[in-house]
Amino acid sequence: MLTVQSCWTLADTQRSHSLDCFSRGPSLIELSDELKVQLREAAGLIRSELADTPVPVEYTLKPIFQPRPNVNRGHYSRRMLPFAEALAKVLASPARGPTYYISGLPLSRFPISLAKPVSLIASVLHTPPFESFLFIGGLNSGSFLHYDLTHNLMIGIEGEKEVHLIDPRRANGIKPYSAVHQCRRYAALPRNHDGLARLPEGTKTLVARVGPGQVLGIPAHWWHQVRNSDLAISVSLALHRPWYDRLVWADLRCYIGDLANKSKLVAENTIRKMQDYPKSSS
Ligand SMILES: O=C(O)CCC(=O)C(=O)O
Repeated sequence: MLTVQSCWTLADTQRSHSLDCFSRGPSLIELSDELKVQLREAAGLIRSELADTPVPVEYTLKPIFQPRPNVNRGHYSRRMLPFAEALAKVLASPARGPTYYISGLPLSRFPISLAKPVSLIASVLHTPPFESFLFIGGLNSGSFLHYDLTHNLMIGIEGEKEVHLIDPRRANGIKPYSAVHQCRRYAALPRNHDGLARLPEGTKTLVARVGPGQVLGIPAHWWHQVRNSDLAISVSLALHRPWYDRLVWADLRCYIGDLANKSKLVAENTIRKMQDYPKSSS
């Protein structure tokens, strides 16, 4: 395993469009002290700002959810809970019973003070339009090996996240589930006892530890999996690419088409839910 070295810096994103930087691979950037303070202060307000607001929270029997088409059809179990209650469950020791994870809460739907420093960071990094998602996880929670269609910036706010990254050009033996499946961007691999994917022998993995005030750039299509320390808070920015909308549309058409073959009602309900989805938070 190799640690991620910064192969691009804040100054690079100012010289060229930040999307260009991703072609050089992942990079870990340190924010200025001023931005760190703003992030910390805004994060400190989350508990009071969201206190009674119902938020979706995911829960799984294993700390790191592994989608398996034959078992869970790619779905996390998810319920709505008042934020304070959801956070208490995230923090509760999962010695027995499910692990809870506030995973991918769209910031645009839950306007909180955190959105301000996040926008500031995006402007400092010269990003294109983006969608921003909040993650709050407890000890050993995380996300199983997957890739995204967008370049991502993972902003560490509290605690530490360990992120394992694999270059898709050197990922022999790592295959996603079928293209028409809900799990289509997850690796079809078994898990180790720590919940992370059991990688084929010889897979070269980069490891990044993302702490408060650090930003990890994850290039589109790079495989990545995440494990959180005791309470880790982060915001991920999914950066739009010029052809992003077309790509996402093609991807969704494939998925919805498959759903419609099985059940017209489920396909219609999915489309209805998608119409609700925020277009952009930038
Ligand atoms: O923080 C996590 O658990 C997952 C984040 C992630 O995979 C992403 O931002 O693409």
